[in-house]
Amino acid sequence: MAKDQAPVIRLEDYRPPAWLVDTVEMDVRLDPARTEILTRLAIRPNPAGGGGPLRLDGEDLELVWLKLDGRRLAAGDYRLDESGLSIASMPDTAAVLEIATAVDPSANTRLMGLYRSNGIYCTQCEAEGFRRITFYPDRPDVLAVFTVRLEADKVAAPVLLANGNPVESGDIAGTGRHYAVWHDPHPKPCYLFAMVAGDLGRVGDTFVTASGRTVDLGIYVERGKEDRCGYAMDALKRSMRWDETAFGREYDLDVFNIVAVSDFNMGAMENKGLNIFNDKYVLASPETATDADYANIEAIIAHEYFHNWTGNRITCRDWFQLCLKEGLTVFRDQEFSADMRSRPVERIADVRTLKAHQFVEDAGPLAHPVRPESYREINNFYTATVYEKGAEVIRMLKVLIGDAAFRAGMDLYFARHDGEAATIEDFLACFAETSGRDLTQFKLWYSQSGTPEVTATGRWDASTSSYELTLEQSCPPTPGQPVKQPMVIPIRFGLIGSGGDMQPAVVEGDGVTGDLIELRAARQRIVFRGLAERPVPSLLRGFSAPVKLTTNLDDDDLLFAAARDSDPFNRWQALQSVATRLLTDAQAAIRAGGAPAADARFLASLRRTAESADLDPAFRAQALHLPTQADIARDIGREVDPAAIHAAEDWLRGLIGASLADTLRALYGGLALNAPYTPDAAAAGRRALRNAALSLLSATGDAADIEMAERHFRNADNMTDRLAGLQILVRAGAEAAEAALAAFHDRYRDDPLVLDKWFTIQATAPGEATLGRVIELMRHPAFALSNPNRVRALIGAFASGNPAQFNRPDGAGYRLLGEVATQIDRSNPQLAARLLSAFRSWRVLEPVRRAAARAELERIASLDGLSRDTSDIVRRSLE
Ligand code: 0A1
Ligand code: ZN
Repeated sequence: MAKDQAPVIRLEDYRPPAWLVDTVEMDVRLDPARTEILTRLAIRPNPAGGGGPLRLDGEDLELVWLKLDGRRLAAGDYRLDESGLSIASMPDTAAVLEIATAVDPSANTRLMGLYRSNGIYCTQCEAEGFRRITFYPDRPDVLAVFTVRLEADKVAAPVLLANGNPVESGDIAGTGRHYAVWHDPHPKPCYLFAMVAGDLGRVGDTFVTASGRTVDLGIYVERGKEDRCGYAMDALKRSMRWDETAFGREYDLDVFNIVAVSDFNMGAMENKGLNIFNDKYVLASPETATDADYANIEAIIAHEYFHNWTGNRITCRDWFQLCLKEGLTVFRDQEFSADMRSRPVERIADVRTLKAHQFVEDAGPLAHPVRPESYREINNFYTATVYEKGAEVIRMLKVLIGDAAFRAGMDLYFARHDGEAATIEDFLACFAETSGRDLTQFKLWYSQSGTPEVTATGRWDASTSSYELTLEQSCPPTPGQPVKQPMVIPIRFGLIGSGGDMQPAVVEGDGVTGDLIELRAARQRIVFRGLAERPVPSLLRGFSAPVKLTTNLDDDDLLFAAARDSDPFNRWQALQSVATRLLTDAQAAIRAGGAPAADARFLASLRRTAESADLDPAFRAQALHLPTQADIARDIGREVDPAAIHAAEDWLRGLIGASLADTLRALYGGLALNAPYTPDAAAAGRRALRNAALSLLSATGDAADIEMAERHFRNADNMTDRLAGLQILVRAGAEAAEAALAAFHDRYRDDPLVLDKWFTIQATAPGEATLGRVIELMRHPAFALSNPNRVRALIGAFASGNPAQFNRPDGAGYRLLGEVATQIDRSNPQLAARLLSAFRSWRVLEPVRRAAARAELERIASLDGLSRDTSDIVRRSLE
C-alpha cells in the first residue's frame, strides 16, 4: 500500500475563521503561459475571537511578492509550504495585504483554478480552486466584496468577463491589450469567483424582473455555435420567472452571463452572475441534441440559476453543509421541471435516477450521510447522496409539514440568513419555527447513511371489515455506522378498492393524518375499519420517502394497482415491481442453467398500459422501460452475476417484443409526428413512446423490425430518433449496425458533443467484443484523455453503463478502467476519481468477479504518487 494519506477533516473540528476579508481587489494580467494576479485584500481580525497568525491557502502558485500594509515582506516574515502561506506576526487591527502571484493557465490540466479550454481562459473555484489563483482563506464562510480588473490581448480575448456588474472597459494604448473592470456588490465566498476571457460569440436577451428591473442576459459560446443557444436562453428566462412565482426570489444584478466551455469536470457552476457550463448542457439543436439533452439543459440551467439564492445569497458555512445548497437546489430544479413538463413523469424520472445512482452508492463502501461528518477530499463528496438524497430530504420535509409551512420556512430562511454562510441547523430551525414541529428525529436523515428498509404487512379481516397494516423499519449497517435509530418516514398512502380509493370509517394507530402515515417507530400498527371490501394498499405514493419498501402484496394485487391506482407514480411502480420479480427470477433460472418463465398477466397489464390512450405517452414510455440492471442487482443484493442479469433483460425484452408486437407496431405507426421537430414535453413524450416500442420490437431480432429500425435511423429528421435508431441497431448486433455507425461518424465527425454519443453507443454495446472496441476507440484520432466529456463518453460509459461487459469475469474490464484512470490521475485527479467510483458495488458481486475487482483496486491502491482524490476513493472502496 502506498503510504501517506491525506489528513481527515472533521465537522466537529469546525472553527470560525481567525481573519475576515471585507474586500478583494484583483488585477489579472492574462497570458497563456504566465498570468500575473495582483490581489489586494482588506482584512480584519474576526470579532468573534479571531486575529493572531494569518494562514492563507495556496496551491501550485508562484509567489512573486507580498506586502502587508504597504511594506514588502521579506522571506523571513512569512512561511511558504505546499498548501499555503502563513504570517505569524500580524497586527491586531485591520490590515491590507497585497499579493502578487503567477500561474500557467495552459499547463493547468486539472481544470481547477484558472485554465484554458480551446483557447478560452476560464476558472473553476468550487470547491477549492481559488487557492490555485492566489493565496486566500479558501473556505466558504469568508465572504467578501470582489472587484476584478482583467486585461488580455485584444485579438485573442476580445471578451472579458467576471462576476457582478460591468464597471468600465477600454484599450491599453500601444499594447494591443485591453481591460475590463467588474464589481460584484454581493459579498461572496471565493468558490463563487469566476472570470472568463476569450474570443467568444454572444447571444443576448433581456429579462424584466417582477419589480420591473431589466437584466441583460448573455450566453457566450465558441464562435459558430451561437445558433445552438436558443433553448438554453429560453430555459433561463423561464427559470427566472419561476423562481419569482414559486419562491418569491428575484434576480439581483444588472447582468446574468453564462459561458459554455468544452473542457469541464462537472455539469456546470453557479459563480455569481457568471455561470460557467460544460457546453453539453447549453448547446442544442434538433440536429445535434436529443430530447434527453434538452431536458437536461432545462434542468441544469435552472439548477445553476436557482443557486443564486440557494447557494450564493445564502451559502454554506463549511463543506460539510454542501447539501444545504445542493439538495435544496436539486429539489428546486426538480420542481421547476415538474411544472414545465409532466409532474408524474418527472417524478418517475427523478426516482429512476435516485435508485440507479444514490441507492447503489448507499448500499456500498462509498455510502455516506447526506451531511458527511468527515472527508479527506471534498471533491469526492459531490455525490448522488448529497445531491439526490439531499433533495429527497427536502421533499420529505415539505410533505411532513405541509406546503404552507414549507413556503413560510423558506421565506424565513431567506430573510434570516441572506448574506450569511449557514448550516443545516440554521435551515431546519426555520421550518421548526413555521411548522411548530420538533424536527429532531427528522434530522437523522442528514446524519444516518444507508437506505432505510420498510416492510409493510397487510392483513384483511373480512369478519370485522378491517385491514391491519404493520409497518416496520430498519436500516442496514453502512461504513462507520453499524447501528441505526428509527427515522421519521412519511408514507403517503391510499386504499384501492374496485371502485377507486376507499375511505375507512375509523383509523386506529399512531401517525395517520389524512393520506399520510408518519412512520416514526421501529414498528407501527394501523387498523383501518369499516371497509366494504379488501383493499389493496397503495403505499409510498409519489415515492414520498427514499426507502426500500417491501410489501406482502402478490402480483395480482400489484397488477390491480397498475391498472387502478389513482397515483400515477405507484401505477408505474407496481408494474416495475412485478417486472423486477420477473427479472430476478429469470436471472436465477438462467444461472441455474434453466429457462426463465413468462408471465401472461404481466404482459397483459403492460399491453393495457401501453395502449391506454388516456395516459400521457411519456408516462407509457416510462412503463415500457424495464427496471435497470442496477435495480435488479440491488434487488438480488449478493453474489450478483451481471451477465445473468443482462441475459434476463434480453429475454424479457424479447418476450415483450414478441408478445406485444401488434400493440408496439401500432404505437410505432400511430405516433409518427408529421411536423418539424420541437423539443417540448408533449412531442418528446411521443418520440419516447415510439422509440421504446421500436426498441422492444427489435429485441426479438425479427428481420422486418430490424429493417424498420434501420429505416428509422436513416429517415430521422432529429437527433433523438437518429440516435435511438442507431442504438437499437447496435444493441441488436444488426448487420446494418456498422454501416450506420460509419454514416453517423461521417456526418458528425466535426461535432464533439455528437461524436461523444457515437463513442458511448459503442462503449455500451453488448457482447464480448466491446472491450476490444473500447481499446481500439482510445486510439481514434478524436479520443483525448484531456477532455472530460470524451473520457466519460467512452470510458465512463463503458464502466458505468455496460455492467455485463465492465464486469467481465476475466477482470479485463476492471483492468482497463484501472489503467486509464491511473493515467488520467496524473493530469486530472477529479476525473480519475469519478471514473473509479464505478467500482462502488464490487462487494456484492459473485466470487470470481469480486476477486478480480478487489485485485484491481488493490493494485491501484499500491501505486505511488496517487492523487488525494483517487487514493481516497480507492481506499474507501476497499475498506
Ligand atoms: N456547484 C456545482 C457543482 C460543481 C462542483 C464542483 C465543480 O468543480 C469542478 C464544478 C461544479 C453545481 O451544483 O452545479
Ligand atoms: Zn448545484
